[in-house]
Amino acid sequence: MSPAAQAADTGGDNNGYQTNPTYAFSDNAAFAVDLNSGTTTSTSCTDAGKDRHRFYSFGFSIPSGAVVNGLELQLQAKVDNASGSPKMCIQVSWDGGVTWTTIRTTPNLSKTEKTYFLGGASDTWGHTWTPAELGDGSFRIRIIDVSSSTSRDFYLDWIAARVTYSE
Ligand SMILES: [Ca+2]
Ligand SMILES: [Ca+2]
Ligand SMILES: [Ca+2]
Repeated sequence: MSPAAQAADTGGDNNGYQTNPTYAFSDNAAFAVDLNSGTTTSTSCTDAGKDRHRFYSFGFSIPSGAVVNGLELQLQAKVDNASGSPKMCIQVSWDGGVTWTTIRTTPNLSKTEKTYFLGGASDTWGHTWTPAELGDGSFRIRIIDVSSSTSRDFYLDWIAARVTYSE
């Protein structure tokens, strides 16, 4: 499923993907862009100088009583230059962004668009999900752009999420 809503989060330049953020809603080689990302040269996902952005409203409708077995995210992304160890750090939330899972990280990004998968059909990201927690009012994805260069530009074509459940 694809997101239908987004918002910049606090951190770094405080504007997340400031250029065309809704372009990350679909796989079409039109990119959401985070130009000159961040205000620090730390490569830590939790550094306060990193731009962050939330994507949500994935439209999941999981039957109540279902058991959520896994969550897989797909990111299609690139950077303007591979130097500076650019990567994306990802967290998900089940309560509207109050509480977040531990961080997952892509490999270093490259100048050409590549597809990255995080999680999987039997990977719950360390949380026991209720169906309601995957609803549009609760489920959030946060992307944190990290590099040792504050001139790095991050390009995100698509962020998608797939839930695996059993009834
Ligand atoms: Ca930005
Ligand atoms: Ca693509
Ligand atoms: Ca796109």
